[in-house]
Amino acid sequence: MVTTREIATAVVTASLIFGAAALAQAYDGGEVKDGGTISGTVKFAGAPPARKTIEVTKDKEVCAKEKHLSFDLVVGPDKGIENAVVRLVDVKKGKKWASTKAELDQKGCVYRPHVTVVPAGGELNILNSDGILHNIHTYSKANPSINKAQPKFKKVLTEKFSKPEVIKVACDAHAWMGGWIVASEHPYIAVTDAKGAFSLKDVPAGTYKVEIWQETLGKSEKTVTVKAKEETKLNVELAKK
Ligand SMILES: [Cu+2]
Repeated sequence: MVTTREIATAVVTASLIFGAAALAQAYDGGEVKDGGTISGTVKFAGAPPARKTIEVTKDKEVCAKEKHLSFDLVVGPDKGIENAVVRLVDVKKGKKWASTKAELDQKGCVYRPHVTVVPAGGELNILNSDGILHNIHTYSKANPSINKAQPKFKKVLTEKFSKPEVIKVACDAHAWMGGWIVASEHPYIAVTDAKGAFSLKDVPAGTYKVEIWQETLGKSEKTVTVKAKEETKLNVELAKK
């Protein structure tokens, strides 16, 4: 027979173990003095494919004002890849988030930006600038999936993603709409610009694993050593697998 006392001991032991695990995982954000910078570019190796033209089949008066091109792989003139995510892996201590809020707009029936970074547990304000019905549908595992209509009168939907995760977002009303929400526990994460450039600032001196991810090219990992007040260059090439 299991006594009440044994159950109580088991509960206390379990909570100590899980409590310790939770503490070990939590990111400690504060002030960073004498941090360094990791900056560089993510480029496409080889002949970049042309973006496909997307046919707008619905709500053309709003959605077809601009020509739609595919966003799954956007390569600039100098082979810079736009919308790749560069982030530190396993960083436990560093700077605070500049803001606990992020914004994602649905404009011209396109997600802007295509890849939205949000602090894990922070607020994501999802705007509907189009004044037509959109539907926010997220495909996630660590966080609960969202499947909510956003009618034209609903200008803002506010959502939270408590667990770090890369989440696909789509609209069931407009099949071509697709984007990504990246919930991160720490602020050492950047989305590359139209030239494929990125910068991670105020990184405490040390050696880090850096993960580079692009939705069609997958993940790759590099090791970078950051020195106080210095800039470390990281130039990455990604190729089709
Ligand atoms: Cu839509």
